[in-house]
Amino acid sequence: MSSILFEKSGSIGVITLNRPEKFNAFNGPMALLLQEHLKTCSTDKQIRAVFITGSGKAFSAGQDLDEVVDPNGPNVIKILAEHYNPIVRQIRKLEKPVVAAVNGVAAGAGANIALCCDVVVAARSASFIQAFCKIGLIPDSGGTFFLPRLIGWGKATALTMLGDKVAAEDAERMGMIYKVFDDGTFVQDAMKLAETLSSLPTKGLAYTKQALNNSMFNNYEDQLHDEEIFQEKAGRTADYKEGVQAFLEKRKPTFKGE
Ligand code: LHQ
Repeated sequence: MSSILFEKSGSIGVITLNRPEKFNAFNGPMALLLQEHLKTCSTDKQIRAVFITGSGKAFSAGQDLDEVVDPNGPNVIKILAEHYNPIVRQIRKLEKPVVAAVNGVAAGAGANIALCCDVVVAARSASFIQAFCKIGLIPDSGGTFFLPRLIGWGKATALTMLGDKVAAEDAERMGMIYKVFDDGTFVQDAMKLAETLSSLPTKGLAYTKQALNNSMFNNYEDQLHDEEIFQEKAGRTADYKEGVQAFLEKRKPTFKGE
C-alpha cells in the first residue's frame, strides 16, 4: 500500500497521508511522494482545490523517528532541505486553495504542514502538538514563521517551548485553524468546504493567496501596490466577468477557473 493515496474527486485533488500504523509519520519516500502529488495538483488544470487528510486515527505525527536513528537514514539538513521545506514552499506557491482536513492528532512537522495550508479544519477530537521541544529540536516546516502570525508571538512561544497538546476547539478559538467539525460528519463537512472552494473563481483565489503571502513581509505601501497588480490581473479573468454578469442578471454564477 502506498504511503500516500491520491485521487481526483471532481475538481478536487485528494491527498491522503497513509501510514496509519505509524500515525502517518513521514519518512523520506513519503515526503517525496507528497511533493509529486502536490506537483500534479499544481499542473493538472482540472484540479481547482487540494484536500490533504490522514488515514486512520492521526493526521500525521511528523517525522518518522525510526528513520532518524537509522544509520543509513537522512540527516537533519537533508530532511529539512529535501523533504519538508519543498512541501511547505509548494503549498504556499500552489495557485489553488489547499485545505488541510485534520482528522486526528497533528504533531511536529505534521502539525506545521497542516498549518501552512490555506484553510485548516479539524475534527472535534483532533489535536495539534508542537512536539519538537520534547526531543530537543526547534519547530520546523515553517512553524516559526506561520504559528506566531496565526496566534501571536506569546502563545506561539509558549506552545513551542512547552509542547502542549492543543485540542481542536482551542485551536479554533485562538485562530490557529479555521473551523472544527463534529467527528461524525467531519469528512463530508470538510469535503463540502473543498467543493465550495473548487467552484469559486480559481484565478481570483490564486491572486488572493499571492497577495496574502506577500503581506507576510511587505510594508503597507508595497502591499497596496501589490493589490493594484493582482486586482488588475483578477479584473482580466473570465470569472470576474461572469461574477459581475451573474449578479446583474440575478442568477447564480458559473465559474470555470479561467
Ligand atoms: C511514530 C511516531 C513518529 C514513528 C507515532 N515516528 N512512529 C525534523 C528534522 C529532523 C529530525 C526529526 O524531525 C523533524 C521534524 C519533526 O516532525 S520532529 C517531531 C517528530 N514527532 C514527534 O516527536 C511526535 C512523536 N509522537 C508522539 O508524540 C505521539 O505518538 C503522538 C502524540 C503523536 C500520539 O500519541 P498517542 O495517541 O499516545 O499514540 P502513540 O504514541 O501510541 O503512537 C501510535 C503509534 O504510532 C505507535 O506505534 P506502536 O507500534 O507502538 O503502536 C508509535 O510508535 C507510532 N508513532 N509517532 N513520529
